[in-house]
Amino acid sequence: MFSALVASSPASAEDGYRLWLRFSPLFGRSAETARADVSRISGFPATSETLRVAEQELQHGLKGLMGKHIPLASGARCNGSLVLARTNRLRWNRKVDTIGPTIGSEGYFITSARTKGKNCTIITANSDIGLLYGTFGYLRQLQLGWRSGQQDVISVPKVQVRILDHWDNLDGTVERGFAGRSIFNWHLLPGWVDPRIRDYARANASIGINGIALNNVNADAIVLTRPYLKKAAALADVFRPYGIKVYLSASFAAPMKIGGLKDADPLDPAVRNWWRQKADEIYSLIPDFGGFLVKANSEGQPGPQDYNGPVPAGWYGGARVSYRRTHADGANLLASALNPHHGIVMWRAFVYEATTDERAKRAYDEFKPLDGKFLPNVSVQVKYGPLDFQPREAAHPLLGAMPHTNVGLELQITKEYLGQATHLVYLGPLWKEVLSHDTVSSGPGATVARIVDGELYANPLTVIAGVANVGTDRNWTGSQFDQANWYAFGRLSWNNSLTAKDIAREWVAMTFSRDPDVAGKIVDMMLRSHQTAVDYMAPLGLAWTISADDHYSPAPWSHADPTWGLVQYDRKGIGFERSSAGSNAVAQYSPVLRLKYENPSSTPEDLLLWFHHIPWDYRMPSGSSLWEELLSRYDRGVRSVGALQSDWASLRGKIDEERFEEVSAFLAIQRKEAQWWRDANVAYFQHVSELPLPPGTAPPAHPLAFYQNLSFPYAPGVPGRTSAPFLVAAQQN
Ligand code: BDP
Repeated sequence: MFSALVASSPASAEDGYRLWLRFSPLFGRSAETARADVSRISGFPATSETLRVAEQELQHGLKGLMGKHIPLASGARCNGSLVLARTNRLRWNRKVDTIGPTIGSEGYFITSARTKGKNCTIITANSDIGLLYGTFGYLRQLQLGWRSGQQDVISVPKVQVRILDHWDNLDGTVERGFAGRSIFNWHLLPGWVDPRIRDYARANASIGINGIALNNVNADAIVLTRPYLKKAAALADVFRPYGIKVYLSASFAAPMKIGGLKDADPLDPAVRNWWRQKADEIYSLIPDFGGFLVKANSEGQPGPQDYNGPVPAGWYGGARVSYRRTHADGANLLASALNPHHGIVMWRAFVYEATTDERAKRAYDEFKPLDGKFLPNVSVQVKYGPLDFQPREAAHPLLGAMPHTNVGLELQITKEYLGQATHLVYLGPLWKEVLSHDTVSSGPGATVARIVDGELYANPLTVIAGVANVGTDRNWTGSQFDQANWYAFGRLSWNNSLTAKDIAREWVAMTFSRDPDVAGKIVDMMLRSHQTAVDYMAPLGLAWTISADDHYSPAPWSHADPTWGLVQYDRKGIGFERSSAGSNAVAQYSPVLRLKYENPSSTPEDLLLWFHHIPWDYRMPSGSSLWEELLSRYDRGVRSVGALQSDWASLRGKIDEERFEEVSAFLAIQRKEAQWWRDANVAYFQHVSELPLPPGTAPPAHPLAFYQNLSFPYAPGVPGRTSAPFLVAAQQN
C-alpha cells in the first residue's frame, strides 16, 4: 500500500519522484549515531492506522539510512531500543512528564533516557499524529546527519491549519498549474484511488501539512453533489491516517446551481437550511471534513454581495431594513452550517473590481469595516500583498488591520508570476520577508508571523495556506527545484522562525547531496534566486509587467489601461503613486508605515515604484538616475542567471546525471527567458520614456513590435473557466 514510492521508483530512477524522502545511506559518524540509537523499535503493536504508518515510515527510513531491517518490539520501556509511544505510556520518564503537557495535540518530543544501564531514544507525543510528526522529525535529523547523541527536540506547530490549496478543476486541468494535470482523478474516483495519493499524503505529513483543499477556488458547484462528495470521501480516507483533512472550495451559488433554489441570499431561511443540510450530508460521508474555502464576489464568482434588499422578518428585531449583504453575512452563513461539526470557513479577501479607483485598496475597503463581525470558525484569507502574488509586493494592508478577526495568510507556491516551472526561484526568502514584515499595527514587533500564528491577537483559529504546485509530472512540481518551495511552505507553516537558509540546507541535503561543498553551493544559488528573478522581471517594486493573457510572457504594455488602476508608466516617469498625492493607499497602513511609505526618500528601494510614480531622472541612492538604475537591475538579473548556470555547471559529476541534465536544461531556458524579459521591458520603457540607452547598455535584440506581437495561446495553467451548467437536485444519487 505505502509503496508506490518504494516499488514504482527503483533507486536508480533519479527523476525526483522520491522528493526529500530518499533516505540514502548514511556514512561515518552519522551512521554510527543512527546505529547507537536504534537496534529495534519498541512501542508496538500499533493501535491505529496512523501508528501503522509511523511504523512503516520508521522501518522504511531506517532501512535506507542504515541498510538494515530494524525489528519492532512491543512495550514502551527503555531497553536499548528506539521507543515510539504516547506520553501517557511513558510516565516513568520525568522529562516526558514535564514536557508532555506543553506540546499540544500535534507537537512531539524526542529525548533520550537511560534506565538500568540501558540507553534508549524516545519519540513521544500526546496523540498518534504527533507520533507520526515525531517520526518524520527524527528521520529528518538522521537524514541530515544532524542528530548527535543526546539532544532533546521539542517541536510544536505554530499555526493550526497548514493547508495546500489546489486550484485543480474537476476536468483534470489545473489553474496556474505547471506540473501536468491534477493528481486527483475525479472521473475514476471513488472506484480507483491512485496509489500516488498515498505518497502525496506522506510527503505532506513529513513537512507538517494537515489540510488539502481539493478543488479550484473558481469553484464548480458540482463538487458538492453527492457523487462528488463520495469521491472526496475516498481521498479523505487515504489522507486521514496522515493527519490530513480535506476541504472543498464551495461556490456561493451552490444552492441555486445544484439545489434548485431561486437564490443564494445568505439571509434567506431556505438558503440557510440548504447549507445546513449540505453540511450534515458532507459529514455523514467525511466525518472529519475540514471545511470550505470560498472565493466570493471576486473575478465573476457569485457571493453575498449579489443580494441587496429587505431582510427577512425576525432579523434586526423585526425592523424593516434593507441592505446589501456583506462578506461577513456570506462567511457566517457557511460557518454556522459547519459549526456543529467543528468545520471552518476560509473566506478569501482577494476581491477587486475593474471600476475601483485602485485595485490594491479594494480588499481593505471591503473587509476592514467588517472586523469583529465574523464567527470564530471563519478565517479571512489574505494574500501576502494587496495585488496578486507579484514578484514582490508591499505587505497586504489587512495584515494587522483586523485584530478582532482570524486573519489567515495565503502564499502562492506555484510560480504563476515567477517563471512558472522552469525558472529556478526559491521562495523561502520572499516568504520570510513577508512573515518578518513589521506591520507596527499595535506597536513595534507586530510582525505578519505573529499575526498569522495568532500570538499577537490571541486568535482562536489560525491558518496558513499555500497554493499548491503539484501535478502529475513525475517530479511532482514540474521541476526539481520547485519541490523546495513545497517543502519550504510546509516547514515554515509549522515553524515560522526557521530561516530560508535553514530550510534550503535541509532540502538540499535530503535531495541533492550531503556533501557540504556541493550543498553549500546549491543553497547559495537558491538564496540568490528570488532577487534574481525580481531583477529581470519587475525590479524596484514594479508590478504587472507580465502578460495579462498568459501570465507567462513579458508584456508591461498589456496592463497599461489606466481604468484598471494597476500601473502608471508614462513619459514623465514610472511607478504607481500610492501616497496621499496619488491613490492614498498608504493610508491603509499603520501610522508609522504610512509615514515611511509617504515619501520616496523613506520608502524601501525595493518598493519604490510600488508606492511612487518617480521621474525618470530621479537620483537614486546609488547616484544613478532612475532610468539608469532600472536598466542596471535588468542587466544584473540576466547576469545573475548566468552565474546560476555556471555554479550549477561546476557540480557536474557530483549530482546524478538525470537531475543534473534536467536542471541544466531548465537553467538554459531561464537564461534565454531572462534576456527576453530584460529586452522586452527595456524596449517598452524606452518607448515610454523616450530616453536614449546610456553608453554601455546593450540595445534589445529586437524592436518593441517584435515583443508585442508574440503570443502564447497554449501557455500552461491559463484558466478556461468553463463554468458548470445549472444542475438540479436530480443529479444527486
Ligand atoms: C490570480 C490568478 C487566477 C486566480 C486568482 C485567485 O491569476 O487564476 O483565480 O488569482 O486567487 O492570481 O482567485
